[in-house]
Amino acid sequence: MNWGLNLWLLALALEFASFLMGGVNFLTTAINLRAPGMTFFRLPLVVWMQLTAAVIFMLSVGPLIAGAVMLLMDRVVGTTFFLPEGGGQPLLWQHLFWFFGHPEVYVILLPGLGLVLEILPVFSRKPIFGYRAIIYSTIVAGMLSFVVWAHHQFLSGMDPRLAMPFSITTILISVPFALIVFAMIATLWRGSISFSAPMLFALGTLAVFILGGLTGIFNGSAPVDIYLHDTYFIVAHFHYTLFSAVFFAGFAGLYFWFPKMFGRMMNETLGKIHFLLTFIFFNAVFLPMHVVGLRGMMRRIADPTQYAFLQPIQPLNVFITVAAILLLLSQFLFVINFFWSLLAGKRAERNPWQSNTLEWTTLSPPPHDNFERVPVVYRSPYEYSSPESPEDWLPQDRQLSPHTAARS
Ligand SMILES: [Cu+2]
Repeated sequence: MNWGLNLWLLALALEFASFLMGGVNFLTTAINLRAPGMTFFRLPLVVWMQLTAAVIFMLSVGPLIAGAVMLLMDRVVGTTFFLPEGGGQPLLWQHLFWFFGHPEVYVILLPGLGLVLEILPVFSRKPIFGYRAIIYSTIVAGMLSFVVWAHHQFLSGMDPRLAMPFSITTILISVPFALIVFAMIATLWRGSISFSAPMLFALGTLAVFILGGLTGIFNGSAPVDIYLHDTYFIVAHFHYTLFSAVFFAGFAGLYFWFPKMFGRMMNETLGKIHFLLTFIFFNAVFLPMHVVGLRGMMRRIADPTQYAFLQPIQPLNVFITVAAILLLLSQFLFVINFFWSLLAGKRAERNPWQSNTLEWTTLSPPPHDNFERVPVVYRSPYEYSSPESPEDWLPQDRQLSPHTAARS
């Protein structure tokens, strides 16, 4: 018996059970521990995104854990859930996996978009455009994410009549995301934009995610997907969506909250060079993958030169490999910047970016229990360039004098 795979399945089930507890923690914290005055419609959007992600995860992870346990039972105690000789269905595994797998994409994506939504208004000095529309779009996208999973299975041998409904729901799900992207662009529109390192990474997220979203529309439509399935076009697509959400947005968040977390500023110049190299080499790796994918380059083959029809694109494959190594090497700039700034960066004040949200009202780094006293919230988190404030920002916890407050 191959115990490696059994242990992997057990680890999978346990790992996702622990992620589930993490999600429950986020939910209960946001529901029970909000500051006085922090109504749900005054929450920063990153919290909304995190909450939606936690709910999506809670509702989708069950089938995956069940699938892992069923597969383990097939292997250890002799059940035949997935074995045709005992009346089982191999395809059932794919359904259980992708019923979780597609919502899981949004569990990764939404918090990343949330980080970007926090950063864009700060460096545009403008309120977020369409705060409530973004929240509703996120919830709609979350609900739709449960009825698109079979777009990963158009060639799996499932009933081909299912292709049409799953194509339609998949194309529908691009609508709420298009709305969120539109709100991001409208937030930037005529703002006074400063291109700091966090802002560059946030803008990079937006640019890269838009391209990933566009190819998603092609992939979601069954007739096109039958041609593209399991090619590098798909690899390109999911890196444009998830590399943007995890790496570009993740770096944006790290550059943005580093001063709050560690009490020191990161080096801006190094950060900008890091962004530039990451953006160039990311596109050098993944943009050509659309081309090699359309030329028929399959996933998971060890040596494309063994296939005559793939030989003409071999130089492009080599180019991709070199660019991927350079992409990795550029990340050392971040590692150097991180540790150098940790030890010798300029001391950060409470609110170096002149931001409105509550974390910037406390010390950098925050003391135990985070706040010196519990803050009281008076308004939404995105009141930039508000006429009520002499500065171009208006923190959530600032109480205006009764005279000005009466006008608001
Ligand atoms: Cu999917």
